[in-house]
Amino acid sequence: MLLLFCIVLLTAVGCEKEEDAPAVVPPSGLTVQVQRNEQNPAKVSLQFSAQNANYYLVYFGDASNETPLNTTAKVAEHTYTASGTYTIRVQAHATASVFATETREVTIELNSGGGDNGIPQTGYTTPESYAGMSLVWQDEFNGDQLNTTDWVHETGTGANGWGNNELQYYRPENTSVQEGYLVITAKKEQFQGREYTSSRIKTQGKQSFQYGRVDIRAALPQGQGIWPALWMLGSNITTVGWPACGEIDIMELVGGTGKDNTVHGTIHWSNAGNYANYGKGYSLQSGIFADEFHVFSMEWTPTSITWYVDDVQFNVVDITPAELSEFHQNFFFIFNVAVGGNWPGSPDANTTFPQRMVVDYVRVFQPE
Ligand SMILES: [Ca+2]
Repeated sequence: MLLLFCIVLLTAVGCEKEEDAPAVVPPSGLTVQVQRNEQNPAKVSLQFSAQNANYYLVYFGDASNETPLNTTAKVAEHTYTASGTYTIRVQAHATASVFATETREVTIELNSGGGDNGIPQTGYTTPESYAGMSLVWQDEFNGDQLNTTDWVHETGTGANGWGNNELQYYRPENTSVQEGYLVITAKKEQFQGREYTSSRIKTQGKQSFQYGRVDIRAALPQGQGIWPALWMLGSNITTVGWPACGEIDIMELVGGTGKDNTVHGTIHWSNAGNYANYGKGYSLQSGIFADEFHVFSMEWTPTSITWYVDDVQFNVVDITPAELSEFHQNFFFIFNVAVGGNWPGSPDANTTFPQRMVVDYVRVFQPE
């Protein structure tokens, strides 16, 4: 009997306490905005707000045992280290147990092996000097914009899609220079009647060279319909046209499953008035060219042009025949990422955007 009395008393006291406590008002109207960073695909910024919230917990969804960010600031930033689709969860808390929740999905696309800017941290590299050679021009892509002393943008759609029925509209907006890298980004976006935008830059009228060794360190984009190129045209194109000006493709990649691991080195010229080309491909033994940096090199002498990937020779052509006179004059550089066109064909449902070509440096060496 005494025991029963105690239980009744405790219950009554408990009820009284409940009634005395101020009611907790649950947070309401939680809004969450996710902003992507144009220059850094690894980074997301959040803004969130709710009524009656005393603090917020933010889960970014990239670790199973994640410790949430505990904040009162209503903003948060996070940098992902791997590609994937992540569920971001924001909880607006009145108390530890009274809260409102919102989730947002984000899909992160990084070059694999990417650092906190989505740019690969690994890959082959070449020296800044060679015995018997002078470094006559280089762009290390330092600073925060394209050096217009050396480079000019080519914009628009070109005649017949730059002669190849390419699908993109070239804009300066798709080029950035950041943290020591040139980044050309191909995007799926409507612009001027086109479905894609990208950039094409050249040194025409600014920097041109005859003979020498060229080293270009780059990480390449990937996917069906994606066509990055590091190449050169003869400076006399304005008077003799193409292909009589000659074209040297130091690196071209035609993306897609089973092709993202292969680059091509090619020359194009006019052979007694007929268009001619000569090229060969080089395939990685494992992985693809988007995984990390590689160095695409050309050794161009009065007698030959030799192509290398990471100092491994894969193509050579004798340029002493009179019909290859194109290759004994000044050439300028062109870097671009085309989308679609005769060679690659169009992007398909498996092609992801944006796609980026990241160039660490271009260096030209000539014999002393
Ligand atoms: Ca650099």
